[in-house]
Amino acid sequence: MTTWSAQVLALVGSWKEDAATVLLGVLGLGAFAGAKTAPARPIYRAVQAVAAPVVDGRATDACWAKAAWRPLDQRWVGPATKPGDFAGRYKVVWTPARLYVLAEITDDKLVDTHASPLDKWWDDDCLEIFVDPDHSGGEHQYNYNAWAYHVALDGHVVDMGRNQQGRLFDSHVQSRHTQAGRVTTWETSVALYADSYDETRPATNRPLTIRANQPIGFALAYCDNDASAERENFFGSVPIAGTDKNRGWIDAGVFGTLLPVGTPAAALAR
Ligand SMILES: [Ca+2]
Ligand SMILES: [Ca+2]
Ligand SMILES: [Ca+2]
Ligand SMILES: [Ca+2]
Repeated sequence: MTTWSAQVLALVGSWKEDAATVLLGVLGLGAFAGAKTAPARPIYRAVQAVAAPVVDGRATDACWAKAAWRPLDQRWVGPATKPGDFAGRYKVVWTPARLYVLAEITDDKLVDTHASPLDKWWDDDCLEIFVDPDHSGGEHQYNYNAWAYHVALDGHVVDMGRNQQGRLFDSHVQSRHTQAGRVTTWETSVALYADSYDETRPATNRPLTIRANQPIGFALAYCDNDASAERENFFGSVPIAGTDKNRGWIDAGVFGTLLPVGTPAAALAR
């Protein structure tokens, strides 16, 4: 996203989200250019957490009560399903150090059949967190322009490395989940890393600082497998044009926009 479009987003901070999207579309700025054919990138206004949530799979932290639910209802892969097979919704809050993502997933059967975290990780049930820290959009399949963190039931985190092979990023995303009947509550903590990430020297990379009104490319998805060799469905948070909707792991331009906004209490503290 250009500086101009970030400023426009900040300026319309008190407006309705639809107005922000329309205004950016009219101006033809940044990732919103070319929006004639692609769906508008939905904007999620994430409130700042005064206190970071405890990542324990329980949504009892005060910050979650202030965050808005959004549906995880876009079918990217697989046939139509019934709500008992899959349903999902999510919330996001932030601190300068981290994004926190809460997902409430209804899934009739939790599956983790691949013992190795780097073996067909997308064919086990998993949460997939897409982030494009500088909201640039663009191709990110085998580079770090953006990230597609697959968060497994066993806590491992995988994205593609530059060698086109899966790579563990367990230090970037922490997760816990709790289960009550068919409903699994995932609570995750996500550090953001720049596109200059050096995979040959992981310890030298430092997470980015998250700031209010600096938009982040963001989408969430869930791979649902219940009884098949390959995943049965893939549900996402944003609409994707065309017949091939499995584009999130390749093209950051299909992500939505996460706009971190400050809280009055946080503003007073500054
Ligand atoms: Ca918690
Ligand atoms: Ca299912
Ligand atoms: Ca980027
Ligand atoms: Ca499942």
